[in-house]
Amino acid sequence: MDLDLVISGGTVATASDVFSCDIGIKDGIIVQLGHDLGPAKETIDATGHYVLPGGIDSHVHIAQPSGEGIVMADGFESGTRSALFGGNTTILPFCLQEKGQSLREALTGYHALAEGNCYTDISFHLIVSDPTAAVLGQELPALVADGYTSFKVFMTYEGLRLNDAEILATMDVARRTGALVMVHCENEDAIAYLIGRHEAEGEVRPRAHATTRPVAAEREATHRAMSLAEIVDVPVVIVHVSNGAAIEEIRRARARGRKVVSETCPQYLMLTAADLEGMDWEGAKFVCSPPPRDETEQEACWNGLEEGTFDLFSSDHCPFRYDDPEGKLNPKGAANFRHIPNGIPGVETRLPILFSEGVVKGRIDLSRFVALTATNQAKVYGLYPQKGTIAIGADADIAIWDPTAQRTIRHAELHDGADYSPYEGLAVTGWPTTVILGGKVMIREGALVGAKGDGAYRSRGLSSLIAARG
Ligand code: DUC
Ligand code: ZN
Ligand code: ZN
Repeated sequence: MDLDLVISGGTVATASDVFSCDIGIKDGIIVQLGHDLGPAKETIDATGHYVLPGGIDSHVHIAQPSGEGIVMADGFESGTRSALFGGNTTILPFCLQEKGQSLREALTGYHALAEGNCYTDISFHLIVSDPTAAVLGQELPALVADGYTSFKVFMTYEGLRLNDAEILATMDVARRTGALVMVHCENEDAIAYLIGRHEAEGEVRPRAHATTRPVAAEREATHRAMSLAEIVDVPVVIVHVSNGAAIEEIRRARARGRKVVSETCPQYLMLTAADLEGMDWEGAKFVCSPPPRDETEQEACWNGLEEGTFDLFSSDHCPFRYDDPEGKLNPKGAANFRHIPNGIPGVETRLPILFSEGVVKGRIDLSRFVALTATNQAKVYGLYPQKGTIAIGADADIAIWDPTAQRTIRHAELHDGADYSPYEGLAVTGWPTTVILGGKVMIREGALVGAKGDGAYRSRGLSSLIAARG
């Protein structure tokens, strides 16, 4: 049997091991691990490089309706292209149910936008904003059976937030179906109160985004989300955790025996609330929720990555252009922070930032990097063992990294549809140079050789990380 592709001479890393090994690929699948493989139609020499599972980014927003007159900067073509250049082979965007809309209808729209346009594989989480009896009783269970095995609920944003009773009812569907509920934890009433107070004092600059969404609002909601999950007796994912107090709540819940998956993101390691104070409204570039905090909270998030509290490191890529009337500087957003669209780009820089700041600087080892960015992502969201690791029988989704590459992050060299990067000017060591999706070389030595449409929608099973915990 001739192999289609052999990757030779590299250092392979999985979530548990780092070893020297060649990889043989046939029909898109890893079929051999060893030495002196072949013959093969093509051999890629990976000497001096790391050979890692393609990144899986389970927290990405693409083409999501974001309010009147506001347009997200990425569709599926630019969003997945950017993800690919950042070493990812699968991303999980959200499908937002708008009020009054059925989830099926929402999904039909997202699939139509994605079909034939993706450079990576994709799969969808559902955002439940209108948990009617029909949605809870019929739609959601049928969708879980069809492979949409995770949904997100919001505790904040008027029009999107669910009250506690609605969250309990949604969690109950998860308990019955085995699906996973992800929760955005911020106390909406507290935030609304603080926004009112800031406006009354005439404080409407971007910096107010941080002071109206304090740590206590996130900590309280994190505790409440896990308590609601405890009442229903269901696992829960706490997404985009930004601070030490919320981390402490997660540790306490786990000590009580609760099954909690937790995620943090690059913005909580690299940005602070001071970034929101930029001149001429530039702080709008850093408006995301929860907001960036301070150095102490950054350190707490690093600690959570190092000692194992965090299972997932995701981008929360939620891109809006800055200098654009449909983006951050929309007419209302340019006058008042509360109208600045919430979210920042980062799908392409997630892996290089964690590699450089985490692995190169000795905070986490290479296997922990792989676990946080690929293996756990696949396990939590029902893609494992087909994705997220390098093993016989797994999809040949592989990123070959030059661990010594020196780059300075410049938006001009990135591939998303935004017009800035929050990490502009950050010097990093290490970058993925060749990216392979299902055995097909998509990026070769930094150059795009794959085509849009090479990525496909992937239906998912239930979470194996949760199942493994009993
Ligand atoms: N929550 C997200 O997960 N992403 C962007 C904005 C938000 O509130
Ligand atoms: Zn969120
Ligand atoms: Zn998000």
